[in-house]
Amino acid sequence: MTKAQLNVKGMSCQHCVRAVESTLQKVGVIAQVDLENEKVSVEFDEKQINLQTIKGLIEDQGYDVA
Ligand SMILES: [Cu+2]
Repeated sequence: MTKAQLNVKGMSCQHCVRAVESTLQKVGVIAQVDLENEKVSVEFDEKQINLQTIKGLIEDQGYDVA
């Protein structure tokens, strides 16, 4: 498993946390949102998905990935 931490702007409440975490869980990514620090920690299998795709999925939810 590969671990990464992304800076994500625009998450403001538990709804955002759930939106991001559940979207990523659906594609097999373990995600944990740190709302206070605007970070998302992800753990994923590089054979299944890459970081660029993960960033795109978060952006599709309406948040900005730095
Ligand atoms: Cu929200």
